[in-house]
Amino acid sequence: MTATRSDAAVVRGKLSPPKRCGVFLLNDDYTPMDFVVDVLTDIFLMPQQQAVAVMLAVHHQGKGLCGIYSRDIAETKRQQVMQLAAAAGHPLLCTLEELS
Ligand code: TYC
Repeated sequence: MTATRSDAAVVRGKLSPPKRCGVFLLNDDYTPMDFVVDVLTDIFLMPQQQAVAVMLAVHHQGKGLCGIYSRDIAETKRQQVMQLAAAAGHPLLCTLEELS
């Protein structure tokens, strides 16, 4: 069995904080802006105004941060986004980046 980070922390007698994961949306030419705003309000629990600002940042800059979570929660959010997008027939992409 492979030792995990938390095993190492336990052996040292201290617990290091869990790694954080950024969840990002990527721009594309087809997903409707309103759909992206709904994803940001419904999955990332953003207020409407912030969701519009993040959607426009992604639209103009190609990529944008939706939130920072533990790896498990980040992966669940990514799957929820991808599932909603696929069900609606949109090519929206959501990615994770480990931050620390
Ligand atoms: N670029 C899309 C459009 O013009 C809108 C969009 C924004 C798509 C953010 C994806 O993550 C995204 N309809």
